[in-house]
Amino acid sequence: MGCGALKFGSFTLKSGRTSPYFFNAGLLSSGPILAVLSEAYAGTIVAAQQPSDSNISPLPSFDVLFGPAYKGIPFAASTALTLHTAHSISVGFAYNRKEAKDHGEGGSIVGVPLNGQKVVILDDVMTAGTAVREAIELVRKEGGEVVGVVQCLDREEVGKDGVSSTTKEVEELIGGRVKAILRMRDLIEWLAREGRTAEVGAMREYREKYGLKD
Ligand code: OMP
Repeated sequence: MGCGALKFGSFTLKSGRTSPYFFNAGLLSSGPILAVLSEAYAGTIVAAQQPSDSNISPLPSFDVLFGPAYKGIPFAASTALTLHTAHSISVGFAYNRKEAKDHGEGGSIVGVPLNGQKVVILDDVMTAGTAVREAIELVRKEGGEVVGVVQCLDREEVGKDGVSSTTKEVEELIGGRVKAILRMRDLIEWLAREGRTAEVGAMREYREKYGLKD
C-alpha cells in the first residue's frame, strides 16, 4: 500500500474478470522494498521445504529460480542472492526474453541453462493461471523440470473453468508445490484490521464470484 502497488477501484484483469483490487508488483522497485520482498520469497521457499501434513510432498532441493519476463526477473535475481546470503542455499537464476535473440548467443533464455535442472518458478501474482502455465511451458521446452512455484500474491481464485482452484490445478500440473507470500485472505484480514469496511465488502463480493469457497 505504501508504494502504491496495491490499488482499490475497478480493474479488468487478464482473465476478463472485473476486480475491485489490483496488485502491480512493478512498483515494488526500490532497494529497501526489494530487500524485504526477497527475504519474504526466500522465507516462503525455505518454509515450503519443511515437511507438512498435506499429501503433496515438500518443495525439494532445486537448482534454478526462473523469473518470467518482465516482473519476475528482478525478483528471481534478488531472491537467489538472499537465499545465498541469508540461508546458505546456492541456486542459479534464469529468465526469458520476450523476443528471441537471433544473433550472438541466440535463444530466448538468459541465465543458467535449464536443461536437466530442477526449477522453481518465481512470479508476481496468480489469478486464473495463464501466466504461470506459460512459464511452466517455457521451462519444460528448455528441458527443465518445474518442481515448484512461488508467487508474491495468490489471489486464490478459480481457474479458467470457473470451478477448481488455480493453485490446485497448477499443483497437479507440475506434481509439486505452489506457494505464495500473501494470499487474498491475508489482504482481507489486513483491510478488516485497518477498518476499511468498503474495501472488505467489495473483496468479499468478488470472492463469492471468483474465489475459493473453502
Ligand atoms: P493469470 O494469468 O490469470 O493468472 O493472471 C496473472 C497475471 O495477470 C499477472 O502475471 C499479471 O500480469 C496480471 N495481474 C496483475 O498484475 N495483478 C493483479 O492483481 C491481477 C492480474 C490479472 O490480470 O489477473
